[in-house]
Amino acid sequence: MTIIQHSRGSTAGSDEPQGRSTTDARLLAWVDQVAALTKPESIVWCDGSLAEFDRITRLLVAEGKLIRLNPEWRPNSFLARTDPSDVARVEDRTFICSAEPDAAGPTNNWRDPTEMRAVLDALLDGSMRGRVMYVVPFSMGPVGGALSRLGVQITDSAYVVASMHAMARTGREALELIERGESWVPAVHSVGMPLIDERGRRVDDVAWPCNETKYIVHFPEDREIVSYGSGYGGNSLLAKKAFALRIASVMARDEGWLAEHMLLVRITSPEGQAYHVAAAFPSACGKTNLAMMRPALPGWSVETIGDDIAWLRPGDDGRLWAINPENGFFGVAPGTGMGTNPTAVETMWGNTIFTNVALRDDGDVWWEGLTDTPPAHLIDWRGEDWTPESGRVAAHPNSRFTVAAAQCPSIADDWDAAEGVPIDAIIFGGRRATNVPLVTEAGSWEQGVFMGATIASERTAAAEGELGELRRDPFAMLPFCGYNMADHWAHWLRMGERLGASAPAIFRVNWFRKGEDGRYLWPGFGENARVLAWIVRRLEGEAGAMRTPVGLVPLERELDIDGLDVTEADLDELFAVDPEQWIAECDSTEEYFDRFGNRVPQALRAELASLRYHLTL
Ligand code: OXD
Ligand code: MN
Repeated sequence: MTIIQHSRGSTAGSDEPQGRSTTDARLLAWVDQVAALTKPESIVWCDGSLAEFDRITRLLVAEGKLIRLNPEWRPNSFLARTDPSDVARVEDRTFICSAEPDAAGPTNNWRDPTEMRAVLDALLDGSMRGRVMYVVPFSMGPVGGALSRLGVQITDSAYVVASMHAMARTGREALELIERGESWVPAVHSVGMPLIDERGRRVDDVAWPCNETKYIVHFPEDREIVSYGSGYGGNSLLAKKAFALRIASVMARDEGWLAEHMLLVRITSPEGQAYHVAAAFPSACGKTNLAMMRPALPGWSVETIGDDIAWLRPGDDGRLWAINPENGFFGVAPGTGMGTNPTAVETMWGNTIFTNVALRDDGDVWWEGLTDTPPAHLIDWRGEDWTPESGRVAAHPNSRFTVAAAQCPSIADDWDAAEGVPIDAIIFGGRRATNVPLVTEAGSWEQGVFMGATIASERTAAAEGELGELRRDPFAMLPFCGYNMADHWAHWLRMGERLGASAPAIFRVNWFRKGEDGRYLWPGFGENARVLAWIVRRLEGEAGAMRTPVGLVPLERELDIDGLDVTEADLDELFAVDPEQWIAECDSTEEYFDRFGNRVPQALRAELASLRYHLTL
């Protein structure tokens, strides 16, 4: 029989300091219950200290699960290579187990919670045999902040513990709040590869333990998360998508706030006026690039507050305030280079965990897009020799860097202010080769919610599926909304009523429109500042706009294109609204809305009808 002991130390290894478990009876009972089911060899309570990070990473290096990069180039940094089958979020294995299927809605995979618990209990039974079970208390948002929330993740992956050091505020301070009686979200994670088999024999570990069977499960009513079978970030760092979006979106609906898949930035005009913008883009649409943008327009600056998730809540002044609940970035590496996102490159100078990028002969890392010319030889993400002639990518398209936000050169000084920042504008974006203009302003909150509800994007590597296929991704929340998406739209409409005249303005952008010849019409990256500048000037009442059926677009010459190599013809194409194509788009939106039946708010049906009407005028 396995003997479970609450280690008095705070991490694995024999040289650990004397630590403690917890005085909180509910937490202790839950940890004991999970341990009784999963049967780990020992339990370790994580304290979030640098010493703990050091011990964990040394252990992972010793076990061959992390490669320490050459400290001369990349101090205190590591490379992990996943199993080739465990490289992305698994949306078809992600479940929302609300009591009623309608509460999850047609865009989520629903399972009966009781049946799902039975399935998970069977899988978790003995799943941590021979492994260390780590208990990681964490806070999303600054510890103790009014908008912050607590959680505890149990995991049998030391890689997850090390990554959580960057991604969330882990350890003692969060635990102390739990011990003072604050509520918290329990999250259980197991890679599903015990080190002792059914006959009690020890089996060898592998560099990336995982299981072919995967379940990423959310119990929204109980505010609980269970993840089995995958070690990959989106599936295993449960504080992020699982908690801060899927479970938090349900909390937010019930408590009158918003948990959104949005970056947060502060834009400062040449006159020194600061504005805060929250922007939702589907996965891998250049969100990190926008969050860390270096404006090409002189005099303008962009500071980073968050790159992926925002929690927004009406403040005492009636405005919408937002925090970035995360502590770090889990960014896509390929395509991140000195030309495209120098700030991100500088952020990962050290203290970074890379996953599935390529290893250089000098012990540093490389990925497609980091430099124009690839090194002559690399070890690719699968651990195989690679040369530019190999005919395959060196880094996995969804390879990642995990690094603390505080390391980002463009991070705002007050990025982690407990009260957050007041939001002036909300932007919805997608990757659309056709139809959607470079920038459109919503004429009303309802039209803005309609824009959010109708975001669509070409498929990317962050989730499985056919690349290039158009997928609807309302509010960029398709894989992240813990409840019925149509109810999410209704929640946004209610929020607009509550905010009234203090509501932020809403805009839609599309950096990815292509000409008939297949060429991108807009240069993107730092030049997107020109669009942000127009948005700011609109907020200030300084820029003109022209009504089109799909929203307000810049009046001719109001978008600053000075010095930009974009022809008049390209500009016309960037803003073209072709009624015929838009009517086809309306038909497809109607079909999409119909999937949600009568849960679609009347105001959105009215927006669709009004769009059709204006297209036929
Ligand atoms: C992410 C995603 O990893 O959205 O941020 O997929
Ligand atoms: Mn994301």
